[in-house]
Order: sequence, then structure tokens, then C-alpha cells
Amino acid sequence: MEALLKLRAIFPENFNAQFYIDVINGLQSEPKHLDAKYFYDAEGDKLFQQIMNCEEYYLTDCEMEIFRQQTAELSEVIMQGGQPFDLIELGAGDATKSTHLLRDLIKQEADFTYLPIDISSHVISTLNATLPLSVPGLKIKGLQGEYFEMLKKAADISTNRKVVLFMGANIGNMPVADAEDFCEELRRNLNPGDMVLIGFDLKKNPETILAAYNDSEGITKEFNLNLLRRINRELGANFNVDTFHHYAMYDPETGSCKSYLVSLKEQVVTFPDGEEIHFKRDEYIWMEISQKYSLDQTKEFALRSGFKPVANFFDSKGWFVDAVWVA
Ligand code: AVJ
Repeated sequence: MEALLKLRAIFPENFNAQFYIDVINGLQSEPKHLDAKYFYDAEGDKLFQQIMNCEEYYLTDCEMEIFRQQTAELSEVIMQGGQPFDLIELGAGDATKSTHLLRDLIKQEADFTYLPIDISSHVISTLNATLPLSVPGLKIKGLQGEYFEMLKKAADISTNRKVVLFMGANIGNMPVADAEDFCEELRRNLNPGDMVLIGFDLKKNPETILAAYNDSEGITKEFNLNLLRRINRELGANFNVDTFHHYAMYDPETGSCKSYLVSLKEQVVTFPDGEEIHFKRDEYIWMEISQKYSLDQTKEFALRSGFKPVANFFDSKGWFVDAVWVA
């Protein structure tokens, strides 16, 4: 508490207390851990754009192909007999992929409102302003906030059938048990007949997966190091990023792809409130998980969380699936 007051005095403009608490707790854990959701500050957003454009990172291309080439089939599954519905997107970002679907739904004269949900108010205001121009005829109401809070809000706004999009393999950022809990909570927030579309990155050649998280240009490395830089920028720590090595690994048995930053020497990182974090030589910070699934596992997931799997959309390589489940 005292530390928070001190830090707030040092960083009056943009001090994010939750960020500080999560970082300190994570770095005091054994093993050390940082939450991947903090990758995405303005710098991190830019680096993630570069990752999506980089040769080895196949995920975005795969899902883009699905939304480009199977748009009509997606629309058909989603429309379900022509009743009005709400199309909710969790973590909408710039909505590039979903724009294909939105245009097609309007062409099919579907009666729907698009409700993108994002934690970033910048994302929501941009979508509210630009999407009606790039997708003429679109009814849009962006909701800024946490996923489940905003889902509840969406249920208050209208009783229409809900179709929830959770794309980009974002579910992969949760360990399997957490992802299962997430699906269960999603199910509890929906009514029978509501629908979800979830993007899963599938197990494939381990080299292909590892390369996507260990690209030759080192963008993923910078993406990871940027979180240490962000901690320096926003919390006044003194990480020397040159003394950390980026280590990515993929375990084909469990499907877990994990990223670590390994301290190359014994060192102490300090925060302006006097908090000290000790690193032994070769001690690591676990930065991120990007879980890969088998198709059977995604189906089990659906059933265990109370959904009925109704359709799977694959890219032409069969590397990625957008699974459609009904509550
Ligand atoms: C945005 C969570 C889907 O795990 O593939 C990309 C983030 N991390 N490269 C992923 C990420 C490193 C990405 N997700």
C-alpha cells in the first residue's frame, strides 16, 4: 500500500496500480512469471502487427484464409433461420478478419447488430468510427471492458440470440485448465441456442510451430523484451534487456508452446519504491503459453463445457480450426 502511494507520486500521469501489483507478484513467484496480457501496450501492439506479418507466423494467414474463402458458409451457419441476432466479438482488435463476415452478412440481409468487445477504449472508439464507413449498413455498438462484464451488458441491451466470436487462437494464451474454465463461464453467460465460434491453433509439425514463436528476424524476442521495457517505462524498473535471452520451446506431447526470458547473469532489478528482484544466473521468467490442440481435444472441450459442436472450418493446410458450438 505504502509502495503504491510512493509509486503514484513518482508516476502521477499514468500509474497503473494493477499492472504494478501483477508484475511484483509475478516476479516474486517461483518460478517467475509475467502475464502475457501486458504485452500489448502501444509498442507491443506494433510488434504484434509485425509478428502477424512475419513469414513464420502462420496463424493469422490461416484464419484469414478461412474468413476470406468460406465467408458464405460461415454466414449460413451463423444466421440460423433468419431471426435477428447479436454478433459479439471478444477482443475485436482491428476486426480485419471479421469484416469479411460482416460484409457477407449484410449482403445476405441478415438482421444483426455487431457488438465488438475490447479492453482497449482506443480500439472501441476506432471501430465505432471507422467500421460503419468500411461496412455500409452495419449496425455497431462497441463495448469497452472485460469480456464477461460486457457479455452481461450485451444480454441487458437485447434478448436477441447471441453469436460470440473468439478468434485468433487467443484461447491458446490460457493453460488448458483455464481455457476449460473459460469455456464453462462462457456457456453460463449464454442461453440455449446461442452460438460461439472459437479459433484453435492445431497441433502440427513441431518445427513449424516452434519457428512461429522463434522467428529468424527476432521480432518475437523483441515482443517479449518489450514487456521488460514497458515495466521500465511505466513502473520505473531498471531491467537491462541485453542481459536476457529469449527461449521458446514446443512440447508436441502436451501441445504447449512456451516463451521464457532467461537471465544471462546473476543480477538485481530494482523498482523506485526500493523493491528488489533477484535473478540467479540462468533463472527464467515464464512469459507466455500458446497452447496447441488436436481436433478431438477441441470437441471434448465443447462437450465438457456444455456446448454442442456443430461445424468446423479449416484452412487449406488444416493447421487452424474455427470451431462453431451451440449452447
Ligand atoms: C495473440 C495469443 C494468439 O499466442 O500466437 C504471437 C500471441 N505471442 N507470438 C499467439 C503471440 C507470440 C498470439 N495470440
